Amino acid sequence: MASRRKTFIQTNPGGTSKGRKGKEPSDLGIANGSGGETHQIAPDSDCLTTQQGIPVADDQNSLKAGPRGPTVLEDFHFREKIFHFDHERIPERVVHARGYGARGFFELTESLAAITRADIFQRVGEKTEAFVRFSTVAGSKGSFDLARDVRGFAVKLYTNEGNWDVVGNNIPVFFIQDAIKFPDIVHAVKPAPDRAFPQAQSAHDNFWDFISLTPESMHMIMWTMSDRAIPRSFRFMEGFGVHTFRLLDANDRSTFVKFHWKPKLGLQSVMWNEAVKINGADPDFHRRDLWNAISMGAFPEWELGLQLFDQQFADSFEFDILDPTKLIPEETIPVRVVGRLVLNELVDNFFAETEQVAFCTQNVPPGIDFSNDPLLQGRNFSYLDTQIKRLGGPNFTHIPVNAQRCPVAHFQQDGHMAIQNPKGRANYEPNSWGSEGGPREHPSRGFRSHATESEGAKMRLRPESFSDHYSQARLFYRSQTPVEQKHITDALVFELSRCERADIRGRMTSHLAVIDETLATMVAGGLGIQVPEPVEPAKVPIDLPTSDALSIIVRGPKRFEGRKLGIYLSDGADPKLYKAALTAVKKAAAAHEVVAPKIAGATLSDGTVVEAHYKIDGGPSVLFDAIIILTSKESVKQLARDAPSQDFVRDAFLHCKFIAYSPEAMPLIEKAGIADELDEGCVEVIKAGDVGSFLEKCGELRIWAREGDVDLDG
Ligand code: HDE
Repeated sequence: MASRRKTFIQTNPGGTSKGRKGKEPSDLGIANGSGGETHQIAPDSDCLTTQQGIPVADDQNSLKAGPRGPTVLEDFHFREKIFHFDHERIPERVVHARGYGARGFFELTESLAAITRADIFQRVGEKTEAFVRFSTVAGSKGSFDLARDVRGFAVKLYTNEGNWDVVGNNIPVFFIQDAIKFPDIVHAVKPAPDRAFPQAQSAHDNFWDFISLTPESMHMIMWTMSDRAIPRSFRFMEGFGVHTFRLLDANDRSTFVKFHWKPKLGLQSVMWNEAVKINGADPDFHRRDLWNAISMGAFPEWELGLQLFDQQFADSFEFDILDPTKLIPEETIPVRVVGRLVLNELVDNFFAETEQVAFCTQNVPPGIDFSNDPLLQGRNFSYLDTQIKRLGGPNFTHIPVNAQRCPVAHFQQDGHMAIQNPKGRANYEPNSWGSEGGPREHPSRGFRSHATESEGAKMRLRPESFSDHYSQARLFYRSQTPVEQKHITDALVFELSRCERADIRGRMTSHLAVIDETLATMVAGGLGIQVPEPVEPAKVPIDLPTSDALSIIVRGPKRFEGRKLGIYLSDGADPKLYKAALTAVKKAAAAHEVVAPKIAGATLSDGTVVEAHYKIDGGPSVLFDAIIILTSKESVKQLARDAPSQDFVRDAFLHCKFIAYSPEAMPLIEKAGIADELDEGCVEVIKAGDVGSFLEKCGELRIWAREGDVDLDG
């Protein structure tokens, strides 16, 4: 788009910026300070200007007193340019600093009119504009994507009755029960204040010190040590609202609700060894994945699911529904799908949208309300406070990504960067200016809080109903397949082995002994210590029926859709097999990328030149979900001696991926050291049909049986 070269792309505050799909910048206006006329960016503005619109004649040299003299103060263009540059940064988010956003829409598929008066849930088929930002929690803005961490899953829905923000995570529970502990957990996981490392990691003393002194975090720890914390892509993650919220109907009758986002392409994670390598090969792996998927029209999609329940269920449930360290198993209350969220537009400008988007848990429209979850109550204070600091004042709702799409009418005014300004004389209420006196409150349409009863002495106390910290940790661990349980063990051993203090390792293991004896034994074995005495729990855990919904592998998608095949091509490769790979990828609604010894590509045996996406050194197999190696007798001689080529094959094997290869590739496979171990996931392809059936097999995603022959943790 030629217009993307232009310096200014200002969007209409309060309106939708259609960027990539819609309006050209020259169509877009911006309200001026007095809130009336619009100021257009000249359609023919190829001429560089200052911020004031003064055409610039020379942008290469500052104005000097003599050719070798000092720069003069008069050079307003130079001063403006440097001053603006000096002020380009705003504070990064104190948590969730690294993130990536996209636009899309929510579509209602089932009316909830009987349960809530929220406008967004009334009319089936109606679409509501959305903005979503995914993030990691611990790392700074420039950290890598594949940290072992919780992922933020924040959704802004621009409803007809105001913005609704579902500010969730990809894990349905949290580390702590009370917001007052949030600064502590965050300080503990972030780089230590004296040395300023480690970055984007929980594998260090401070984190495990805090965790091992905080039994309420045990359930969440099982999740963060599981593969949930190293997702393959944002597209293959679930999202959760975490807290219990309320839906209120027209008569203010309340139904409790927990929000879920279910990925259409199924859940998938990477292996830890893979994550470590991806961070080196492509620190932007997740954001690139989202960008590429949307660019190629493979729009990521999630279902919105609700767990709905009443007070009677809440009273009978084993755990307190206000406790954010607990989930309600899907087998107990099934998730009811009521809509879908589709991300179909890239942002025009990362800073304008992804960096400035301001989510607030308190943004809920009429018909949705809070519960007394003490974490949620604390969050409702925190987000607004954060936005004022980050975005510099009270008018951040004037920034297009944060602006409501429905009409707003109020008497709030002035402040830094006021853009949407009230007209007329009355800026207070009540007033007697009649119809010119501005908006009036509306008891029936307006937001009403649920009339929750509250009583008791004012006190600082954790309720007894929040005291079981181990039962659901055990539930999560025991609901995993053996492969997933091993990954949890490996992660704990890895993380605790990075702790310098033996007492922290021991203390943590004694919590594991309460969760599950086998887990504690395996972790202690991996650390080379005896299983310590279990800690004495505040409440003795109970055994709960396991839940398949908690396992990624049990609910694997069994299809390759949305995944990526890496095709390693070298000179002289068979064009039939290459074409068959492309056809199979298309049929599976998957993607592919070509890796070759040289970036200019490979010349197939029929003379066709196929350009490469990566030179082998920059395209390791960790970037792909499955690989195919198509080579020739001649070119394989070089590949077999090349370390990145050997790694390509060996890593794919060790990461349990499906591997296809033409017979000529055997010398490379031998040099990679896996020739004696080839299994049903390693497929020789001779004719086009072999490639098709290989890709069908890839739907299994991984050959887990391959893992774990050698295990130093036992
Ligand atoms: Fe947040 N959290 N949080 N959080 N959170 C922020 O707000 C906070 C919590 C979550 O993409 C901050 O704008 C407190 C749970 C997401 O922009 C801040 C507590 C969950 C994002 C803040 C929590 C979340 C944030 C930092 C404990 C999952 C990124 C920057 C009471 C349900 C949103 C900002 C985005 C961001 C406070 C706990 C999710 C400081 C005090 C639980 C996805 O306001």
